[in-house]
Amino acid sequence: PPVIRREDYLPPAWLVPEIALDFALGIDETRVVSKLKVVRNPDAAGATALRLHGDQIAALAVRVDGEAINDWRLEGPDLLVELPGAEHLVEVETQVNPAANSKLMGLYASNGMLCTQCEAEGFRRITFFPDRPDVLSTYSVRMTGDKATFPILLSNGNCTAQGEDADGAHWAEWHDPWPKPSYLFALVAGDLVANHSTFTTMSGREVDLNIWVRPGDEGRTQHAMDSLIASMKWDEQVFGREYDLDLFNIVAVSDFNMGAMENKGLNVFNTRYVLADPETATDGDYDAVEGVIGHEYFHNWSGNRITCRDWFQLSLKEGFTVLRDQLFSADMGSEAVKRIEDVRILRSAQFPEDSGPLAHPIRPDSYQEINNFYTATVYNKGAEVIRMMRTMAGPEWFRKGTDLYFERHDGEAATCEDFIKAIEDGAGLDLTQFRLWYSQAGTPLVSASLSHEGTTATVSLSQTVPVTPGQPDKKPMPIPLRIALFDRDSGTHAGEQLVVLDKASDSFVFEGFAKPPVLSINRGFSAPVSIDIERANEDLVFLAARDDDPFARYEAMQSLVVQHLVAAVGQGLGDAARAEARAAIGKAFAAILTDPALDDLMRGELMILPAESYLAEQMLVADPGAIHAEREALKTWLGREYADALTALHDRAVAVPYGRDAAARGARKIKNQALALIAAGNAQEGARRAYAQYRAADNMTDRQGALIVLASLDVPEREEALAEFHGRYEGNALVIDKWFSLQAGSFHPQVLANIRKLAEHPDFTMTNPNRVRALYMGAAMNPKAFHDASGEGYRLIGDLIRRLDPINPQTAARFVPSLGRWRRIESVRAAMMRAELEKIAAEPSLSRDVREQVTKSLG
Ligand code: LEU
Repeated sequence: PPVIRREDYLPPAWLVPEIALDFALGIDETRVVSKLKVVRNPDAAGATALRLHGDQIAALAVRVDGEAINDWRLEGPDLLVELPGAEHLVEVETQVNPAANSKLMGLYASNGMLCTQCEAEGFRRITFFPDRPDVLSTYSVRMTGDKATFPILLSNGNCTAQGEDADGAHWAEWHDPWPKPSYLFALVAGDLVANHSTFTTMSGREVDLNIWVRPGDEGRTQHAMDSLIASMKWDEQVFGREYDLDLFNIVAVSDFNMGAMENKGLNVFNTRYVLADPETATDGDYDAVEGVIGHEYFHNWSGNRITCRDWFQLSLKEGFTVLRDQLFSADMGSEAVKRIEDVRILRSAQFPEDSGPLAHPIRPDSYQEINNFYTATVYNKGAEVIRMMRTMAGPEWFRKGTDLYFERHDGEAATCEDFIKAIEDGAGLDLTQFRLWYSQAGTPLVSASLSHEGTTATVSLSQTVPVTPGQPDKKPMPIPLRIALFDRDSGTHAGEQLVVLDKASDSFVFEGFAKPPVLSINRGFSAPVSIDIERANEDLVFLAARDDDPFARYEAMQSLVVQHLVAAVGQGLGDAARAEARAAIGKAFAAILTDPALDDLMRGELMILPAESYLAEQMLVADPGAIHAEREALKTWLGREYADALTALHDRAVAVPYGRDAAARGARKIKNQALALIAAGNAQEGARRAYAQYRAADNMTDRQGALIVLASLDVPEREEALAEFHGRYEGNALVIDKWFSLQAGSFHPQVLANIRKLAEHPDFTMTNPNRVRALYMGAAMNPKAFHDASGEGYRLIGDLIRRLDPINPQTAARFVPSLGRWRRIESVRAAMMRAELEKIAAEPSLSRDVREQVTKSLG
């Protein structure tokens, strides 16, 4: 497949200021007539032909200025028309089969409704069009369909007319006044009901808000509506951004490749980020709904009003919008906990990407299939990079930068460079060297050490940016690190400092320390780097108990555990060394369990042990079996050693009634954390408590938390609870997803056999991405199942990729990176992982999506 390169960008030869689309809707046959007003682009040189992209569609008719023409030609999937003048009306007729569209890109059917997904290149699966984000058009849409099948007809912008035809059909016309690229087009037709509300913007515009769902689901939409209203208010207050249409629609669909999509005025969501009530959604699900509703809403400015010039600029809208949704969620809940969760996601999803065969900068230089670049790097590291600018400028100056960005580029298809320049000019920063964060891949490693002499403490820092595919030589980047030096006796520090390490190595001097202080570094995770620092357990226990930066406190606890487990896995520990490390971990852990100054949400956060994937990242070559065994052994030890404190904590939490407030949510969090450790220490007591918690549960957080614990135990209560859960929620797709996912993710001795069985379950289907992810992402992310010494876990995922690719390549490709980690895994497993990749590569016809990922993973 051809490689698309950023440096090859050329402006479009033709612009399309206006498009009118006419849809004759049907589940297995939809006719589309598209009328484009095209004008020659004065900024483009050369090429005269009009290139209209297509993908698996056929042109039934082409007309230019009202006349049918036959001299158009196909170049691959694209349609080319030679046009003599400077301005023409081009009409193309196509026909598509939404029911057969299992890729879920373009126009597709889901549960009897029709909907679209166009980002990144789905519009070309509906009609021929210059399907690139720098072609902006105003859209007029007309659709006609059977009224009984499609009572609700929606598109972008405002509904301008509607009516009924004689034959049971009805029609609607929609107009979106804001020029937009084709990836923001959307159409929905189906039997839907709305939760309706209104919002008055800061300038007094009244906006109608609708959240459209299938009849029966409307009782689970209030949290989404509250989140939408909160997002609209927050974007006005924090970024000065006001909504710009009279209507804002959200539609929930159950078949969706991603989380949600920011189509102008008509967001389309995966049901899992809309529907929530206490009976069916966990606290985590509530947070995810709030975060994704915010994310898509914030795109209205960072994405829609200012879009991307080309797909290499994806982080321009996604990185910035992730930062915006993170700041929003922090303001809505606990800033400390939100920051820790975001770092955990970055470390578990992005760090492995950055150190593997698919590593790419947040602004990639090339791609074969753009769908493969909707990654944790572009999204989450992208957000971290912009967060660093905010940290260096301070929030007020950063706001001046974003104001300037919105003012300068409103209505444009912009670049990352435009954004950087606006922040530079508006916030008063020099980002010359900082631009390297956009072009260099790889997680920088900062080595830090502290020395002390007289009353002077010196922090010495050096950085290396690792080699990544295609980037053998790296330059030092500016790394902003928030630092504090604690006085050992008083337990306080004299104030935090921001140091920027912008050379290969540098040192920073601090005065006034009679004794060597304790170094707290990268507070708040001010830079997305790994810190290599040798610290005595005693210092880590000190910071875990009293660092006033919540992230740094969490980090100290994590480091204690990481240091121990890495040593235990690597060199094998003697009894004395093991006892000493455990004593230190236990001391910090006990303090966390009982510290009255901690709120329970934070306490629950501090109780979470580092993930096996993160532990594996700390080693050049990892033995997943040994990591699993050592981590489980530590859990067992903690569960036994602190059995009394953990059961007391569990009892206290069980007594707190359900509520959505922070205290009640915190209680549920520590309840499930404590339960898991109790079960690790004593399976019988764990099973007894989990079963009781399951039976008594009046909300999904408690019920799922208990079931997760039971699912890993080989006890009779397990089967009973799993069957009860399935019976109770039969027909509720999102909850049945949980049932699949928690079994696939369990540490049950028979987990792989269970997964094979679940794949045969009547509720399992390969055509629904949520269900596929529930079972198989559950398996791929489960170190016990995936890395089973037999290689059975690798075969499971390899088989899945080969079977799913012809159905839904985009979703299939998402499973390749787990196998692609083989170079960092011990040799016996690595050979089996590689063999699976080779089997996939040998398939005669593979999608571009899977082909690119597999080739790069083998290369
Ligand atoms: N732009 C979407 C988002 O908000 C992603 C798209 C591919 C569905 O992340």
